[in-house]
Amino acid sequence: MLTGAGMSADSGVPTFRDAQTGLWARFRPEDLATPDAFERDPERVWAWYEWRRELVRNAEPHAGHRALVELAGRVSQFTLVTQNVDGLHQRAGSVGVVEYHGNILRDRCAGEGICRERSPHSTSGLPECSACGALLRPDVVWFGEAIPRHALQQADAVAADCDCFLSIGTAALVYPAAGLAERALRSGAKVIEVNIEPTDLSPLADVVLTGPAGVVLPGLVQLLDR
Ligand code: BJW
Repeated sequence: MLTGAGMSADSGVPTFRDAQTGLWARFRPEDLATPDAFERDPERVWAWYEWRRELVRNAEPHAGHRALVELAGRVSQFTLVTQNVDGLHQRAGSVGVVEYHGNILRDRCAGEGICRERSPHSTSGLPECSACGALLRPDVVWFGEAIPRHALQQADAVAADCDCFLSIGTAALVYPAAGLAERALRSGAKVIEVNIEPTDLSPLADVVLTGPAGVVLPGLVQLLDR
């Protein structure tokens, strides 16, 4: 299963590409979500991420997140791969979540590439690494950056080996994540899409459930009781 920003929309976390409300309607990704942007203007990038961290900290998981916890308990093997960086699945009780694009609430040293504590003695006014003094950055995957290796491998393996692949609340435009459903289809899995709108994946999916994740997913789990 793969979730995207639409999964968190019902918790009040903005998506990226929705025309009116998406983050990319108001901000340019190349100014905020690339390694070059961080090198050019770390203050600006950090200000944006601190704002989004606050949104995420104030958000709560919804009935759709809880339905996926329930679903995991009903099937023999279940792997939740998420593109979301907000940790809402884990807060709802999902375990073994594969964080494909990282986690916005963690800091990573921009020099060493590993998660580190903040130094209490910052000279730049920005978060600095307690070990080496380099700038810290959010532990997320920006455009042009590689997916963390363990997440890439685990997600590829489950997509190639699953019977049923759910694609929930993602525009299915950003690769390599968008390739996971294609991988599952090539392996003969059934693909179910949950979204409020059609995507490029919709014509290929076996079942398309149209509606908000917070409504459709609890309904899907209820069907298992019949
Ligand atoms: C609802 C709903 C509700 C609303 N209920 N549904 C192949 C082809 C073309 C390009 C590329 C390619 N391979 C790589 C690329 C380049 C690039 C890419 O894909 N670009 C495309 C945009 C064209 N990919 C990369 O750069 C990736 N890296 C890479 O490939 O590295 C190669 C490499 C290898 C080795 C060494 C070095 C490099 C990295 C991509 C990183 C993406 N990062 C972001 C930001 C994360 C950090 C942060 O949060 O700040 O990840 S961008 C953003 O998009 C975020 C998301 O996870 C990601 C996906 O978005 P998502 O989840 O689909 O959200 P939306 O908003 O697009 O869609 C929401 C959907 O929900 C919509 O469909 C709505 O209808 C729906 N919805 N409400 C259900 N209530």
